[in-house]
Amino acid sequence: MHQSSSNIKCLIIGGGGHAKVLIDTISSRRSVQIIGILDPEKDKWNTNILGIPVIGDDSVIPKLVSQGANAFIVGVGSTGNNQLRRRLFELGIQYGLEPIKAIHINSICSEAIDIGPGSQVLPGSIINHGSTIGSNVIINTGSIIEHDCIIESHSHIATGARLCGTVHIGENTHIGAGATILQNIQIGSNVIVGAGSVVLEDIISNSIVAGVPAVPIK
Ligand code: JB2
Repeated sequence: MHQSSSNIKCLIIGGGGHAKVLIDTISSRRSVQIIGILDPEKDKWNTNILGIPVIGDDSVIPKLVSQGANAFIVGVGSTGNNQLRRRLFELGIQYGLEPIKAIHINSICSEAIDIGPGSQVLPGSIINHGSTIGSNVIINTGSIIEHDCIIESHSHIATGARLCGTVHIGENTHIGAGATILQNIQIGSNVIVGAGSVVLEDIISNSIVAGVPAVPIK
């Protein structure tokens, strides 16, 4: 694996499966040096993930900051639970670390889009003209964000999901793997859309929907 000599010295918060995709994504640009991974699972400490050392849990952040760490990204995917991702994002900010964006070199991003700090655009995903992505959002592998969509902070568009254009997604919302959201649909905050669902109607905040077509299940 390539290790950059960049002045951006980044910590990855969370060291599971998602973190591996994130390491590949960050390394594809070679502009950030990943100096370590933090994870509460003690059996991971002093091991390497794709060549990056797992240093300890989140309590070591202040020490790493004193040693030169200056950036971070949330490495937890947490399917269906964006509250943990949000908490870890706020933790990094609290310690004065800069949230980096991770945009895979093999994603396709229009030049006319905005992507907020800490957000992740993973391999094979597409973001088309006029879309706005908030902070700490995951656009996961192979997902499609058509033109003029808005995705608010801490939301996760899971692997292979599709937003068909002018879709609005609120904060902390999870769009499940392979789900399809038709054009002009508004989805609120703290919503979970089940994997493979097809959403034909607006969805209010704090609901869980699934199916084809998607209907409330809670
Ligand atoms: O408070 C925490 C914390 N809580 C859990 N701080 C830190 N630094 N790390 C934390 N973690 C760690 O996140 C766990 O100890 C674990 O090592 C990691 C989550 O790993 P896991 O492989 O279980 O899930 P994931 O979030 O990396 O990936 C899920 O979501 C992706 C989107 C999986 O379902 C993947 O298959 C999926 N692609």
